[in-house]
Amino acid sequence: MTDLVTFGETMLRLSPPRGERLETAREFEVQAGGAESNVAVAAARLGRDAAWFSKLPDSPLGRRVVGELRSHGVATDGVVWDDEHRQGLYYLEHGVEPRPTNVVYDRADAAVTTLETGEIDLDAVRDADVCYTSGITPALSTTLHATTKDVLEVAQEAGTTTAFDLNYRTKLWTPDEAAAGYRDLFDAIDVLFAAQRDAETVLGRDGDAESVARGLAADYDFETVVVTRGAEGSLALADGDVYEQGVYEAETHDAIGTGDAFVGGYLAKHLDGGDVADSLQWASATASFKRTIEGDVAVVTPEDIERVVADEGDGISR
Ligand code: KDG
Repeated sequence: MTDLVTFGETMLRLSPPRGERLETAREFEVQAGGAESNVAVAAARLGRDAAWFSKLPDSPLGRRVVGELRSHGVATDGVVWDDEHRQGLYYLEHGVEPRPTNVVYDRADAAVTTLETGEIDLDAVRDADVCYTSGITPALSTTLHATTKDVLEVAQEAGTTTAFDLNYRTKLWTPDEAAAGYRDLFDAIDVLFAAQRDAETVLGRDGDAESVARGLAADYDFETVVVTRGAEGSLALADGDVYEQGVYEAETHDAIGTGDAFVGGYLAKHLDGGDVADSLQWASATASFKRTIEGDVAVVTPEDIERVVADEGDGISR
């Protein structure tokens, strides 16, 4: 039985050396990156049995994605191979003050946008303890939105806990489109992760993190709501109880994938029998640790996280 199955798009990320610009760089570093596979990588590296599925072109580029994920211990047997569509790419120019980080997507018509429910090994979804995707997946195509809804419903009906991060991406849809997309899926979601910023921008939820969590849980009947607040830490609401967690200090080398590492750390601890407070603590420590590492994924071990938690106690709430 798999602990965790995640699904969504994984792209190849191309980034010029630091200090160079996309329009003039001659070299690009290539790595696989995608919100949902980033979560699977963190969980796998923290000792959980994690799988990821998607649809990829049967090409050297698609095989590269799978090869990288496997190298982190993520099972990819559920990947659907395709002969007609392409591999999504994204370009990342790292910012340096005052120049902001720039992300350019080149992902239109990627194979994953054509993924249909009938192509998926749904038994693998039913057999998992937790099934996770994020708000990026339904934003990619109407087909993928319908597939996302089916998969979450199948999982929930089978007793698999469904988890979802809003992960709002302004380059994929407008706040109104995203709000409608999320609301269509909310009934099929047990555990919601939401950046407070996304809850406000897309769902119009203002107020403090606790009232945002309580409002969402009451309106959509989520089992657990986890609200992240960047440097202000995070908060979870489960069974009416509130848990708060500060951030662990870290020098930021690469912030991309921090939110995914947070979710991966949370789910890894939860799947290991941790309670909500422990899971939130691992989430925060894994997120901080990720910021020190180049690339989308948290190249981390359980010992790394134990050390962060032991050295810094409960985290610093700011
Ligand atoms: O959370 C990190 C993701 O934003 C990155 O992996 C790229 O999946 C990606 C996306 O769609 O933005």
